[in-house]
Amino acid sequence: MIFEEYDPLKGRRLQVLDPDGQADEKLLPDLDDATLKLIFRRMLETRLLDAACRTLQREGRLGTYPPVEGQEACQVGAALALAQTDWIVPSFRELGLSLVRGVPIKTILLYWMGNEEGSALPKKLRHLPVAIPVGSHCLHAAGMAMAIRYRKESDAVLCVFGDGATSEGDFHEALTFAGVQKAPVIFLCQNNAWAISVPLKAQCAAKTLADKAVGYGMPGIRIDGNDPFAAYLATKAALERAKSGGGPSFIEAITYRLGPHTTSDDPGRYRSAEEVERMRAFEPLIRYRRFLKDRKLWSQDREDELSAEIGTWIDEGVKSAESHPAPKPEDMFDYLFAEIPPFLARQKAALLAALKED
Ligand SMILES: Cc1ncc(C[n+]2csc(CCOP(=O)(O)OP(=O)(O)O)c2C)c(N)n1
Ligand SMILES: [Mg+2]
Repeated sequence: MIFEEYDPLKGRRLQVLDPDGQADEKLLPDLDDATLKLIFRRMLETRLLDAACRTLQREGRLGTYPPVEGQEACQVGAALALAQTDWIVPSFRELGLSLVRGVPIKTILLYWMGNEEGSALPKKLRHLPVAIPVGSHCLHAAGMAMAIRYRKESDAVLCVFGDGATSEGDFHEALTFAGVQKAPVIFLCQNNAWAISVPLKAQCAAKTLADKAVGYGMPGIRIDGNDPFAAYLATKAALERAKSGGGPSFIEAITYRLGPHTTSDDPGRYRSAEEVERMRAFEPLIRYRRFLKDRKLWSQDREDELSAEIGTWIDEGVKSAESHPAPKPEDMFDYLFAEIPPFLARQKAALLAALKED
């Protein structure tokens, strides 16, 4: 229903919560107060852990890290719409999604500390590890959803990626197969305006990214990606479609990356500080605080308490990740293939020999 009403070709965009925190009551999903507060908590956890990761990287305690500031709403909203048995296939900027699913903070930190164990997620979480090659995981998501359909199982797959991924061949192949096979998969594109230094207009001549859905035979929708309710509603609708045999859907969440692409990026070289300041007014926490405050579910004191609690959780997470045994150099050969191919076995042997000599 929502997908028809908000057909991108009609030029509409789904928004429930506007930047002033005013909700469209007709659209507002029926969520209890505990869930409304949980949305805030998860967004704040994401915001604070993200900031901590940036600091840790600066202190030399974490490797290159991709900040998520500004994109919390679509991740938290979409993840909360899923059942715990639905699969999550993320790219690399999905901290909010991972926290909602319950990926341990230690695992998240180990990954960005360069430890292979950060990719060993508890199987029951049904959350794939980080995928750095842009767009590549769209194929895994489509394949997993095809397998679900083939086995007549009832789960669905949420595949999350950025605007830049839509320029990759893998994206095209994944959506082609998913469409033809009616695979139960939701493609959630976080259009954050930039693919490192490349603006959207330099990589897409279509009016919108959601327009692309029609070519793959699936419905598309554009949503305000800084509105958790829009993400929740669109994901729920896509999920119902997927689970009732209707096939895949495409969601374009319009958001904005407030921070640098990664901690090794200098965004000042390709975008103005004015642009970032202008976009900051639309970020999700501001509007969500206003919304909760109007419902008497937020106060500065309560947020301070929550921030302190989250701070302790972060400190403990960092301590447990930093006290974990450091990775061995040869680990890099061990986890890519089930059985190590001969050329890598030779390289591993050479590395071990060189390490012995040192
Ligand atoms: C196949 C591939 N090409 C290039 C890169 C380098 N790279 C990393 S992120 C990125 C841009 C991704 O932009 P987008 O998909 O919009 O996601 P965002 O970073 O904005 O979240 C590029 C080009 C890569 N990781 N993989
Ligand atoms: Mg992007």
